[in-house]
Amino acid sequence: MDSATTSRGVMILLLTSLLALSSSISLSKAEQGELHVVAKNASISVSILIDYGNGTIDWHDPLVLPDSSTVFNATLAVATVNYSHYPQGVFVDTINDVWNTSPYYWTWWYWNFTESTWSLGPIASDRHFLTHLDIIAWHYVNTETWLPLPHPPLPKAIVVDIDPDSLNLKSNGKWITAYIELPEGYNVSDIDRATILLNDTIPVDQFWVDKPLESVIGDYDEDCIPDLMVKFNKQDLIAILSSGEAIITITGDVNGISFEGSDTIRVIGE
Ligand SMILES: [Ca+2]
Ligand SMILES: [Ca+2]
Repeated sequence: MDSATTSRGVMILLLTSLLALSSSISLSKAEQGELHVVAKNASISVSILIDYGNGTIDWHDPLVLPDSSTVFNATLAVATVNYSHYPQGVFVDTINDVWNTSPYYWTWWYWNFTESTWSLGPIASDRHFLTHLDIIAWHYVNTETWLPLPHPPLPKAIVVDIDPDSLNLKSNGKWITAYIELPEGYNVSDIDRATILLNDTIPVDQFWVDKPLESVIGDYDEDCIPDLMVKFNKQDLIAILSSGEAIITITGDVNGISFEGSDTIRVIGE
């Protein structure tokens, strides 16, 4: 089989498997239609990843779209796309000048919040309607192995407040505190405290990893958004700081999705 035949074969296989699954999607299309009637002028906010499969990734987040947008609409909003029409829907040939080259094809995926993993889009991208807070990916993948999966979802823009706002390098205190708030759709009680790192190096003090969850979740800034309180060893932090402004970055995982957020503190002393 020459490569053109192989490539056509893969395309037909992709479209056929998409068609086979399309009946299960028609219900959600109908539901989407109903929603559209209720909220005609509403918009949705989604995240879209373009993963070139070579380490280069491109996140668009948040991407605000009309509420009846499809994966294809979202793609056109963030990338230059060449595509072909088939009875089963649109087939994407290139994204940002990267062409399908057998066995590598652009495939779209959605983040499965229940399973905390990527799932392959079951129908053509112009047939799948997006809902608010969906996370989708275009992945240039070897269709013989289908691996690796797309890059994990975006470090969501989270709110981090480091307390205190200024830190004396001679301070003797034991801990420095971080309050973490997550965007809509995520729950701070789902944060895995053992995955949290300050500036990629300092983990949460074990005492604060083990503490009962209910004692570290509150709303300290009274903005009606729950926050998780974690504490880090202050002397470990002092050891990596010098005087001036310091950006403190907190990373971690919530339901297997990485998040990242920063706050700035003033460092005093030598
Ligand atoms: Ca602060
Ligand atoms: Ca709060």
